[in-house]
Amino acid sequence: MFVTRVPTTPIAGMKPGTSGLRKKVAEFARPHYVENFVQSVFDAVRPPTGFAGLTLVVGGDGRFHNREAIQTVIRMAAANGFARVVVGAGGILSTPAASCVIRAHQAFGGLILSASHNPGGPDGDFGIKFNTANGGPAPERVTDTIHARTLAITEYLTVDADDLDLDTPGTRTLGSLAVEVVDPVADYLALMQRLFDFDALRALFAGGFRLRFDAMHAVTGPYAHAIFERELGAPAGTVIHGTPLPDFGGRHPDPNLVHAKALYDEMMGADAPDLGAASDGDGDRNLIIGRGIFVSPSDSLAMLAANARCAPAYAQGLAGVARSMPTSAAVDRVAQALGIPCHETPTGWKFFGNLLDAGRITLCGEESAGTGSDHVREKDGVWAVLLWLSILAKRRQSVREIAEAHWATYGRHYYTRHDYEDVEVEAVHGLLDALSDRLPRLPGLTIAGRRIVLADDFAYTDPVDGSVSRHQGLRIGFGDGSRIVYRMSGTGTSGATLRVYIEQYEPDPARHGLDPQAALAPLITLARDIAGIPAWTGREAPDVIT
Ligand code: VG1
Ligand code: CO
Repeated sequence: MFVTRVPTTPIAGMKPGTSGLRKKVAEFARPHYVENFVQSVFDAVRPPTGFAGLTLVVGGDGRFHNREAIQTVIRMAAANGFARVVVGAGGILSTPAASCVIRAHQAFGGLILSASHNPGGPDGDFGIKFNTANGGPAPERVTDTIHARTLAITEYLTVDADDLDLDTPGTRTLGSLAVEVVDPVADYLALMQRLFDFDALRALFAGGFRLRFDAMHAVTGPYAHAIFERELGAPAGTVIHGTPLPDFGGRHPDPNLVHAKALYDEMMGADAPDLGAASDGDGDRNLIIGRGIFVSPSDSLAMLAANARCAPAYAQGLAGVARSMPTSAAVDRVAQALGIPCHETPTGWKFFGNLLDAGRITLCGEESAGTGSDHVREKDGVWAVLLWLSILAKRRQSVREIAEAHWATYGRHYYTRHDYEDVEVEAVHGLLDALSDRLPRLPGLTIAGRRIVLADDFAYTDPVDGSVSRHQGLRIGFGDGSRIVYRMSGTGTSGATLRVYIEQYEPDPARHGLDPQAALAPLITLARDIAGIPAWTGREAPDVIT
């Protein structure tokens, strides 16, 4: 089989963001687009001895353009000298499953084709992300090298070959490349069986416990059907929207209170199940709702950390925990009580990798509905549901009882995130630059009765490798422990999204039952006024509140 060297020229804008390269499908469908990026990845990470003998894992969330892109990646992997490609049947691998497969098959790395929580379909988004041998997203120095390579590329390597059958498990060959089509669920299921007590969870369901899991027509359908219904015996119908569709059935696969509203309404209804959960496009996020109570992702992280011993994998306790900077400090209080370290990292899972690899943390999470542990190097939606189920099985209490007891012990961190989507890029930059200029003068001032004690542009020094990441969000902290954070999203594909994160600590149990928007109302107004959001963006209200 002959390797073809195809001449190409750099395409601007291929800078990986918070989680890989994300663009409109139309952009990815341009000639040479996928090829340029994939070749740039290979060039950036090629070992001195080449890819001989090495394995690449490939899979995606099943969205529009997934299959075409995977065939392209496989041809290029063959041309670039890989020995083996492991691909999920049907081109399917959830992001946590891809991480698991990379680790289980001792792969060199993997390419995950997904735009995660972004909408799909011909007019939606697509994305490509490279994960390294630890199963985790490439760190910044690697994504920077990839980006530099995209600006200098002159050719890519491919082979002239027909599309392979990727639907039937088994091994086929492409020249000297072995292409192993694997069941996308098998390795992941085996890992979950090692982490959790499946017998205890089976007994929970046998006792009449009711779960509703909304897979949002995204990638978790096959995993959820296999694990919750077939393995754990939850009745058929427990998993809804369980067939992955290229356009997610026209819905937005972001498991929040806006896009999973039907699930939320069911959980607030008279005949609500015991636990409601949902996951996103690529299966790494989780939404947790108890009967009559939404558990914010920041709270969920704290409650999982406080109760992790309920699952066999964490029965020995946690080495430490970590959260992204905008995530509420609820988990910090748990860490303090447990006497374990708590790290504060920039937004994005790639920053947890070193801490997990070094064994410094066991559990970590983000306010954006991401929770995970050292079992893989991605956040993991189905895993989070299994850990919640383990806790519910062990404690024999409802989600509400567990949440209220948690707040009574640690106090409650009221929390909300307000997103202003698709704003002019210049407007968001203008707002953040202007605020950033004022930060040094803010500490000591009292605004609307609150004294500012901290105002900075968050920078992170990785304690393992010493790398420094600057400009990770503007923070304003007040004397009473409340906090406002502003940052620009790094996963959007049109205009700019301004995220405003608002948090306030409430120690008094008599005040733990409030609606977060009401409890935070004065701080929300303050956040708007300090940054001049309407003036800069022309928006009076956020597009999405979570
Ligand atoms: C968002 C979230 C961040 C998450 C990232 C990827 O990034 O805020 O916490 O890690 O999405 O999640 P940003 O830059 O838009 O705020 V996923 O599920 O889209 O891979
Ligand atoms: Co995701």
